[in-house]
Amino acid sequence: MNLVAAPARLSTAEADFDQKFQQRLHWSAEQDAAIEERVAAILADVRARGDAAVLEYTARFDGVQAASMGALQLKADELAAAFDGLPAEQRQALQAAAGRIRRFHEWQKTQGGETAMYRDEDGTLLGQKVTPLDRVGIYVPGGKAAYPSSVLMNAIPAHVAGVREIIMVVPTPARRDGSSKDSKGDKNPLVLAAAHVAGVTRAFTVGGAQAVAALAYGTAAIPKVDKITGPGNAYVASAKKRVFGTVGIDMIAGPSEILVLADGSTPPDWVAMDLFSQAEHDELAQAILLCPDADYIEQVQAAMNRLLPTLARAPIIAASLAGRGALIHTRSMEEACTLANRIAPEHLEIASRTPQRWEPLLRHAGAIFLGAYTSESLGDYCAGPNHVLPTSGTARFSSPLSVYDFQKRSSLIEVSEAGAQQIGRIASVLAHGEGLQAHARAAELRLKP
Ligand code: HSO
Ligand code: ZN
Repeated sequence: MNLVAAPARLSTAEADFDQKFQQRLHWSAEQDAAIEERVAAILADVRARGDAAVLEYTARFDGVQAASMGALQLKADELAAAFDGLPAEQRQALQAAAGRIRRFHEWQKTQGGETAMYRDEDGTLLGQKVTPLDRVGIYVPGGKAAYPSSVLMNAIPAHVAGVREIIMVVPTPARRDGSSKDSKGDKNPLVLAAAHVAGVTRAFTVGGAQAVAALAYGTAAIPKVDKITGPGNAYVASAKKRVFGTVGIDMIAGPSEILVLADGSTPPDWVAMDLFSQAEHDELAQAILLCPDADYIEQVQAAMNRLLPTLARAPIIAASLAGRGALIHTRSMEEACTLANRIAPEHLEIASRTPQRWEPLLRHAGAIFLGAYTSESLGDYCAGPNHVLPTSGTARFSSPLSVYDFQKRSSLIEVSEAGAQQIGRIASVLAHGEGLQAHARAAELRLKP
């Protein structure tokens, strides 16, 4: 593998820019028919046989042999013990991050997340009542993307929304050399500690499509939930899509993306590292710089060349940049904003001395980071807003994970006697128009002669 930072170098002034740009942008979640088929079979099996099927798949896929589901359950005190066992520095960082994330989501709840109503001129009361979901399931990947920060980002908004039971599932594969003697497999203590800090009620060390099935349908040991959130591999994504309708799901996330809009005022090293920070997630992650200053683009490229070899995940970063990265020279900041809207990135940094000037021009992005000090990476961990964001252009029509995802609304209607006269006449006319006589009569019976 050639470890160089080689993003595509494009300019909007080139005649074939649009074509090259589209090629770079293109990403689609491949629908693998073989995976779809296997997942459908696992779902049906867990639905039919419950825990016995979950135990069998856990043995087959994770190499963890457990006699009963009890052996795969982590109770609240075990999560607390994982937290207590961490070094003080990690305990403090987890708590500080959780505190900031909690505060943001508590504020968010006050912004349209509470029951509200009004009375119209006739004294009729109209409104919406907000209720938290009773029980949610949070899927936490166990493989290369086991992020304690994602446990915080999924569980805290659920907790703040008022969800009573938060069930976490996390695969904990046995070590290949058999050195893990624990029947629960190889656990990530930071993930369990994050679950404790975030208010997870209980956890099961199961994963894959079988865990999604157990949460969606319920088994003797794993209670059926109302909604499943959290990232996962292709099997988990396929399972979530299939159980949607039986339960709610959050979204199907694609690879991470960062777009930096730069006016040349931020130190090039900072911008280079911010681009790397998302590229290091995945070979398929996307990092793009848009800038009207050609000299500055060269400085960022030079910073990338110098900094890349200093990073442990350089091979992943190099692959991501070579495959999907781009440094794009634009005619102006305005044109850069227009392009950013076409991309609708997950993360959008405005590396500018005057970010407020550009922010109003930006319409489609999962999260917008303003000014030189706002590294996207701070948003990933602890700024406060959620890091579960729409990817692959879906920011055109969807939003970050939020307290609203863990609530639902019921309409409230209390018609007054005077209101029944006014509304009843309208309803009666429309009901007759639809040929629904009982509807019309129900309204008419309440009319005063
Ligand atoms: N940037 C990721 C979240 C994350 N980063 C977790 C670090 N840890 C979401 O796109
Ligand atoms: Zn990240």
